[in-house]
Amino acid sequence: MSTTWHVLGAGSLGTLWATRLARAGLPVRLILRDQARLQDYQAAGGLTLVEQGQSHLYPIPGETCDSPQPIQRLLLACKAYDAEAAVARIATRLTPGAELILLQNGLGSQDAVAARVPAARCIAASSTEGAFRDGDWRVVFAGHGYTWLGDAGHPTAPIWLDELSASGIPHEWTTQILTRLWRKLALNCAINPLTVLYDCRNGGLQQHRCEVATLCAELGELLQCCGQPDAAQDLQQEVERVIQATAANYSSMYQDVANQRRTEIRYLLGHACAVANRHRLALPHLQQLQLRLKEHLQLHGLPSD
Ligand code: NAD
Ligand code: KPL
Repeated sequence: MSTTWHVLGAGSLGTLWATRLARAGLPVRLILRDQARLQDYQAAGGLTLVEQGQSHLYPIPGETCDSPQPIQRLLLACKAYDAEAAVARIATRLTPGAELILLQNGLGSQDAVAARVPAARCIAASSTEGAFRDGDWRVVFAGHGYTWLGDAGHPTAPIWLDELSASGIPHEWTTQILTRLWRKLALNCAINPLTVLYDCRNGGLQQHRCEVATLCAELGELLQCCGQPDAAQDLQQEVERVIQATAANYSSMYQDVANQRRTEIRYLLGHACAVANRHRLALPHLQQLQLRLKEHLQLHGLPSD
């Protein structure tokens, strides 16, 4: 009998994972915030995944955080700023040896979650897949990508990776997950805040090459300083490549701000600046960027952390 995949967070990535796991015939249960959300979900009849213009409804069973069912495997698919509180709500349901897969972007939330549930195994993920919601309980699979999974404290791969393969979820186990997370964080810090401040698509940063290069140099210093030299390797070249390859796209932070949604600044640029401060490393351009971004968010009535 397969272990149930409990998926907390019926947003973009949670739906993308839950529907593919369910499609492969695996047992999946969706954890929703409260009774009102559960009733709304049940009225919709399930989650809908839109792929290549085709919609498919998956009647995945739902429950609230307060359901009594024990949780052995949890896919945490909320935003980084919700992760710790969300896990605190289901902590008493975790079985001994429970495994959590943390899909949050950036860094900082993973440690906060792990500290909340010290007996559980926390596996971090870094994903380049793309999905967005086009309605309640509906998600569009927008960009094929890859998910790296790893546990910084324990190199052994979990047994359920073959279930991801069976579900068509492209993935790889890595013993260097922190390097992956830091590299993505650095890319996001070099690109996303500037797209917000210059109100442009990623390609618009081709007009700000010097500023991008200066940020990459400081991010490289930071990565070296916190023991992540591999994440610093050719950072500027990769940032320029991503800017070019995604020139027509709006960054995820740009989209959050444009839609009046809270950003994950605290786990991206905020984390980079906090770690630099802890190491007494002066990174004036990165710090200035953080100040400018915070001011911009406040001006738009959004949380600046
Ligand atoms: P999202 O906002 O679409 O979904 C998050 C969901 O979690 C929401 O439905 C929210 O209501 C729910 N949630 C929050 N707290 C909860 C709680 N206590 N109980 C139950 N549900 C709760 O977010 P997303 O876009 O899926 O992003 C999730 C994470 O994945 C983020 O860190 C993001 O940066 C990362 N990510 C997203 C994408 C993408 O394409 N969407 C790609 C790569 C990485
Ligand atoms: O991941 C991204 C995002 O928009 O969040 C890219 C495309 C790499 C830009 O930083």
